[in-house]
Amino acid sequence: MKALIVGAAGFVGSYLIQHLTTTYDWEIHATKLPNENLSVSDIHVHDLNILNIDEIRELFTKLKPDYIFHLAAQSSVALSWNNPQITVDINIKGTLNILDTIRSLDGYSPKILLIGSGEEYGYILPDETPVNEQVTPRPGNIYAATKACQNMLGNIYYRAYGMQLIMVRAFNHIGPNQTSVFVASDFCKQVAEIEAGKKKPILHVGNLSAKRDFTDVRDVVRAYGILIQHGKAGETYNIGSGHAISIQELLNVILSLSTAKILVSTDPARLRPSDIPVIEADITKLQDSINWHPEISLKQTLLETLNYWRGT
Ligand code: A2R
Repeated sequence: MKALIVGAAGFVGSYLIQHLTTTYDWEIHATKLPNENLSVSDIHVHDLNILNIDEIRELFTKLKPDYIFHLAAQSSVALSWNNPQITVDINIKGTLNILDTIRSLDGYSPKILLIGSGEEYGYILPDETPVNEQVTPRPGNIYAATKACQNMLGNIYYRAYGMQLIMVRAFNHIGPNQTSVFVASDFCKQVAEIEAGKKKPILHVGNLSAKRDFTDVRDVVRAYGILIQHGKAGETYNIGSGHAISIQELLNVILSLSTAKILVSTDPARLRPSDIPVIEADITKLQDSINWHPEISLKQTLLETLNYWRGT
């Protein structure tokens, strides 16, 4: 089998490469942007900007991979408020470029995993929590809207052309090496800087009452590997822990992993124009389909993330 990871130089891509190369006997190809670094032995690396349809056509015609993991995205909610245009371009138009190129290649029918987000559900009603795949998404931010649109495009290309598209909605995934634009990584980075004396002992936070569903990235990519083989085309699967915790609770765990004396202060710049109160996954469908459950505890992933920042 030949697998292609599109957008592999990001946070999830490094873990997916590691997982696929150590678990499956597949020929692995990965794409990165020309300005990104991705040097991994035993895989084939290609430059690809998904906004360039000619580049996509050339690569896909040459490789014709059996499995495609589409990770390339503008993946930050925070950045999507600041730069909605680029978020829409990459996440919607980029996905469309990939789907339509594959559609146009005669006799070619790969299995494609489209990576969406738990953020797509958005304004979840109290009786819809934990949220399952049947709930109508009501996105509350621009990133979420682009991922909901990607899911719709996946469904349309599946129904109209019979393409083998499997959609996932990954809830918050965390772990070492994640950029500090995301909350768990941000808090761990700040704690590590305080411990090292690089920063005053004040940890800056945003909205601590929001509840989110966190899973270690290694558990998430394990689900991706199984879903691309055994997921059903045209279906959407939630991937999460099934339990939401408040950002305050997340912070408490991180603070408990340090002996430093740390004050917590609210930073208005970290508050979002609109924040969804609770996003919690119902993972029944995933568990019934592929018998997956998370194996790495929240404390373990946070400790490893903190140690990552302690070592940088
Ligand atoms: O934005 P950059 O320079 O970090 O590059 C990202 C890359 N990317 C692109 N690749 C090809 N063509 C483009 N026009 C383009 N724009 C951005 O996709 C980055 O290397 C990769 C996505 O990685 P991250 O931003 O680190 O996302 P992560 O955490 O790996 O999430 C993977 C997927 C995304 O679809 C998320 O929305 C979803 O999981 O949660």
